[in-house]
Amino acid sequence: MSILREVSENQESEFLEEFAIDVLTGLSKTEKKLSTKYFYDDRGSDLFQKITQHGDYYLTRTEFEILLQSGSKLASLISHEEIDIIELGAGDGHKSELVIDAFLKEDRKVNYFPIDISAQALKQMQAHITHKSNLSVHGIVADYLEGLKFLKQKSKRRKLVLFLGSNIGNFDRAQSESFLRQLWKHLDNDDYLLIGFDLKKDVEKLHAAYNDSSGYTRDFNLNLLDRINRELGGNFNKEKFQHVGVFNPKLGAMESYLLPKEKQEVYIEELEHLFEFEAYEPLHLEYSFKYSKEDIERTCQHTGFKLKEHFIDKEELFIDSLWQVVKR
Ligand code: AVJ
Repeated sequence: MSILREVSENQESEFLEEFAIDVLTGLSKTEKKLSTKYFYDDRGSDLFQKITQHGDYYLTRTEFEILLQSGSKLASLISHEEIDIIELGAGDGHKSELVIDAFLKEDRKVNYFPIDISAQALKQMQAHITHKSNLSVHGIVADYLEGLKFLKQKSKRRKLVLFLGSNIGNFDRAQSESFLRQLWKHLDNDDYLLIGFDLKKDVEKLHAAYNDSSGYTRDFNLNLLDRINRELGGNFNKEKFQHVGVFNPKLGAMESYLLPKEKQEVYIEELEHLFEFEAYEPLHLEYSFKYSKEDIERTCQHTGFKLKEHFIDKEELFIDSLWQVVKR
C-alpha cells in the first residue's frame, strides 16, 4: 500500500491547538462536554478494538455477518468493471476486505482508498490487507471530506464510499444530514454510498453493549481524561470518575457520561485554567444515535440519495444501506 497524502508536522501542531481549544470550550460550558473526536489516540484505538471484539458489543460482528452474506448481491448491484472503493475511517480493515473481495471474486478491478485522520491507523491496516491481483491500495491521511475532495480531482471512475460501523451515530440528526449532504456534494451522479446504521432495539441490549462486562467501554471513556493529562498537562484523577452509559429515548440515542464522584478541581497547564466539578455533575462524552428503517429512509431522501437496498441481519439489529447519488 502506498500513502497518497500525508499530514505535515504543521498539521499536527494545529491538531493539538484545536484539541486545546475544544477542551477549553467544552469544559467551560454550563453543561460540560468533550468531543468524541479525541477518543482515538493509540490507546483509545486499542481499547475500541477490544470493545468491537467483546461479546456484549453486537454491532461489529453483526455488520460483519451482513457483509459476508450480502457481498455478492452488492457486487451485482454495482456492475462496473473497475471501481474506486473509498472508506471513511477504515479501522482494522476486516469488514472492508469482505466488500473488496466480493468485487474481486467477480473479476472486477478495485482501487481501494482508506481515508483516516490517523497515519498510525492506516499503517496498522496496511499490515492486514493482503496483496491481491486486481487490487490497488492507497491510504489517505486526511479528514473525511478533505480526503474525498482530493479524490474527486484524482479519479473519474465510479465510486463506492463505505461509511460503516455506525460511525454516523456520533452525529445528531441535524449534523448527520449536513454531513451526508456534504458527502453528496463531493460525489458524482450515480456514485454509491454503503452506510451502516445501528437499529433501535431493546434497551437492555443497548445497555449491555455500552457497559461491557470487561469494562473496556469505561476505560475507553476514561482514556480521554488520560489523554488530556498527557497532551495538555492536566491533572485529572480517573479514580474519581464514574462511567455511565444510558439510552435517551427522546433522542433515540445511547449517551455516555463521566460523573465526578466528589466535588473537585482539575488544573490543565496548557489552558492555564482551573476547572471546578461539582459531585455528580455530568460530563458528556458521546452520542450513539440509533435509527429505525423510516429514520434511514427519511435521511436518505433529505440528503439527495436514492435508496437501492437495505442489507439487514436476521435479528434486525443493524443495517448496511446502499444509496446512490442523484444529481440534476
Ligand atoms: C465507533 C461511534 C460506532 O458509538 O458504537 C463504542 C463508538 N462508543 N462503544 C459506537 C463506541 C462506545 C462506536 N462508534
